[in-house]
Amino acid sequence: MAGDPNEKTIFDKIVSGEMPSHKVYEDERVLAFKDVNPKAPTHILIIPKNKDGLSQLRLAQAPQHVELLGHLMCAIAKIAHEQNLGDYRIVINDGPGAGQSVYHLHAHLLAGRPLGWPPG
Ligand code: D5M
Repeated sequence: MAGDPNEKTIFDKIVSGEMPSHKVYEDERVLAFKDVNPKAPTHILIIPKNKDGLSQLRLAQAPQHVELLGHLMCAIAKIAHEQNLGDYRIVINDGPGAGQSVYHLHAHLLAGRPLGWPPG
């Protein structure tokens, strides 16, 4: 765990409009925007607009999180289809040892180049 799960992050500011972002998809529950430090030709971050205590995936232990994460995954499939991404990878870093730097749950959507396995 890293810090207070309800602490505001830069992603809350993107949701509220206080911080700019290059938005690629939005619905009532999730927002998707381009990563500022792309690791692939397509690198999109998908976040819940209201993180509801989900600063990181390991805290997804309540019934409402099941619905939220299902919605988020289906939004990813929709974005990938709309943007004609072909093959792609979803990454969720959970905790500092996995490379998480922003403590507002987010999935990375990566595409546009061969994606080696296993990831680093
Ligand atoms: O991923 C956090 C990601 O968030 C990292 O790839 C950079 C990206 N980032 C940070 N600030 C911004 C803004 N303002 N817009 C877009 N993308 C941003 P993690 O898995 O936590 O390391």
